[in-house]
Amino acid sequence: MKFIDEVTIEVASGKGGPGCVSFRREKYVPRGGPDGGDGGRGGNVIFKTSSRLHSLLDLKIKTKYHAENGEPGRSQNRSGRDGTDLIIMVPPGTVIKDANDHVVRDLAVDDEFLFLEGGIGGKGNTFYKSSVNQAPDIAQKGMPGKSATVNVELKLLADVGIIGYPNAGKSTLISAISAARPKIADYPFTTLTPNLGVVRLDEDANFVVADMPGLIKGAHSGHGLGIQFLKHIERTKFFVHMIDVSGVSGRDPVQDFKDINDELKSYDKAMRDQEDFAPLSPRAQIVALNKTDVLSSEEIEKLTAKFLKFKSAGKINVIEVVSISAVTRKNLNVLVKLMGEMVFDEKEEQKKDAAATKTGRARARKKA
Ligand SMILES: Nc1nc2c(ncn2[C@@H]2O[C@H](COP(=O)(O)OP(=O)(O)OP(=O)(O)O)[C@@H](O)[C@H]2O)c(=O)[nH]1
Ligand SMILES: [Mg+2]
Repeated sequence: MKFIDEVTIEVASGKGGPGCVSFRREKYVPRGGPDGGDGGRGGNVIFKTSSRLHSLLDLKIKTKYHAENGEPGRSQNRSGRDGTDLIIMVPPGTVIKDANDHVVRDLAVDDEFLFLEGGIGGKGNTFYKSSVNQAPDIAQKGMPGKSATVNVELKLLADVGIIGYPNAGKSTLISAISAARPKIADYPFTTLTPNLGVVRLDEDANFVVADMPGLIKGAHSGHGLGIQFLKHIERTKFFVHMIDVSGVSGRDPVQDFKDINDELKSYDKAMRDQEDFAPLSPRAQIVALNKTDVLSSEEIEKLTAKFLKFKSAGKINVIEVVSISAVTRKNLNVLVKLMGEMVFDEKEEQKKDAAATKTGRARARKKA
């Protein structure tokens, strides 16, 4: 299935239906008064999230979307029917931007957003009846709807991003720790779009990981698949940085690690003027030294020591270094446990922060 994460569409809310001019015409009711009903309201344009969607593919099918117009009012004081709302379903994490790319609403936070209201219906002539004008023959037109061009952008919602060079074993890892089954192959750039997987810790605790397409040196200037997909890890709490330490790649694992971190920095630079941008390079990383099934324990120890130096140097936010094998599952339990702790620690922190702001607000209110 194709993965689409940016679309531009035109949307319009419905026009209000016109009010009706009508007079009662019934047997035995001479000179029946006005009985023209009001027009119906035009349909709204609403964005709504569905966790069953993971791409904006559905919005690629057409570019113009229109909510229904309100129906005209009718005689016997009957109101016209309201136009049906246009409900545009998008995946959670979708950002609605205007034509100038300003964020209008982030649907990572809300799950429904009334974007454009439909025009209100016109009043029928009954509305204009007064002591001085018993037989008004005027009615209101309905109000026009609104239209807009919107840039719809998806930024996936995941707790953890798995990053690293192509072939490092990122997809192998996600398929070993979650039910996701992305393509795995012995050549670079097997993964072309991000894959999400849910890691279950126990009955009621789970978190979402995103397996990313591989990055290479120079990605920020368009090498490989570029850095376009990095927006999908902007919302993650931390990264698992996968390093192929088997030696098969012919590259130096430490250099690989530095290269990818440089790419994160370049991405941050390129994005720094974007609204609500949270930089990637300072984010916490668990370094996962992968493919250690082909190494001796001495070699593993040496490599681990090398990478632990990054942790003590503090320039890159390395939280821990774990040597694993995604294929033989060596130490995957250790890695998953650490990931779980970091996800849920972070969630606790967020809760505390939210509670603190709430009590802060309550205090401020009391004072006022
Ligand atoms: N020996 C060994 N091979 C592994 C291990 N993990 C992954 N591989 C192999 O490495 C190759 C690449 O694995 P993938 O999971 O596709 O790598 P990736 O990082 O997702 O690669 P891209 O999608 O291209 O970025 C495959 O042939 C895997 O079988 C491991 O722990 N040990
Ligand atoms: Mg892959």
